[in-house]
Amino acid sequence: MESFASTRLLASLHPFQRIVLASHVNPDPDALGSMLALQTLIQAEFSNKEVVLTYDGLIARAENQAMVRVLALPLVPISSVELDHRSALILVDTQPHTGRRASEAATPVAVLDHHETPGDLGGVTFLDIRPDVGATSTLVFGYLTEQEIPIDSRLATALFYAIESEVSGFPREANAADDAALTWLYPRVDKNLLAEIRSPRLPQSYFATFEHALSNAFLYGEVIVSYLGAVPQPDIVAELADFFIRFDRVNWALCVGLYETELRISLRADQIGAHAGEVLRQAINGLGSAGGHDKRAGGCIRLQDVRPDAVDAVLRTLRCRFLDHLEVDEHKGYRLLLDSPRHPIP
Ligand SMILES: [Mn+2]
Repeated sequence: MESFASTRLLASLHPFQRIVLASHVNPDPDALGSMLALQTLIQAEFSNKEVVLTYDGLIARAENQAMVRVLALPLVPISSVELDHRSALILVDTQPHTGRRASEAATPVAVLDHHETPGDLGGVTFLDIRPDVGATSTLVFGYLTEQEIPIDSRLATALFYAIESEVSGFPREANAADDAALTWLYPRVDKNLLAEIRSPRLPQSYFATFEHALSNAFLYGEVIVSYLGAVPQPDIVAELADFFIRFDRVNWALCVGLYETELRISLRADQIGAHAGEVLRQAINGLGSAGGHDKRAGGCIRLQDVRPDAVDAVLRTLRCRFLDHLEVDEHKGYRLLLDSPRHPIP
């Protein structure tokens, strides 16, 4: 029994009265599902401990908003939570000091993650970091199984959508544990709630951003790069990178959007072994922060000046470094869509 990761995690929480769960900025379904499952685990073991689920940044993507709404996830902004000596912070789906959180004031007691991007783990009591697993939610699902905690349909729906949305790209970044979790959870999922999360209604700005992204997409060899301009919400940058990587003539897609005073960057590769997280970290080095997985990466550059010339200069630097790294000639660029959308590219 003592060898279970979940048993060690629970033991590390013993001295604390209040457990605060936190993730990266703009939490995704994997972050949300992991937190709901951890709350269930902790409250099953310690009925007297308070468990607080927090969010940092925005929950912006329509699917993620639907997940919070239909599953009634009790989230509070991290900035409203005070971490005193009675409180333990648990970080899920990210690691400390990777530039993926607004504040790193407190050292977490526990860190559960599956990203390749290494964090500063000094002072952390409990660690479970498995880059070979497709989703952090799969790790926490394993804890519930180890401790024989019942999983109701709300939690099954959260975990299923969390894992499914995290491993859905091709080639898949998933292992046998992810598939075992999906298989076990599916019969227990509320299928109507799942459908509502998968297919939410979308605002007009969503379509306008796609239009802008398509008309600003440039091809450099087998690389597609699009500057989306000002975006209505930051998560759409990743969604467009997922959209462009499906183009049958590219193996890299880079999308950049301006959100408030930050450039938000998403990179996708179509092959295992691409180390997208490292590629983006090198391109952004010194300008901002980045990290991610083998095929998927995200980054952020805080701008001092958001006037068009200043933004252009940063974009140019980023594009040059990225294309240089891939040994692609940046002078050989074409618009994806020429005068006529059906015009064949050269
Ligand atoms: Mn994740």
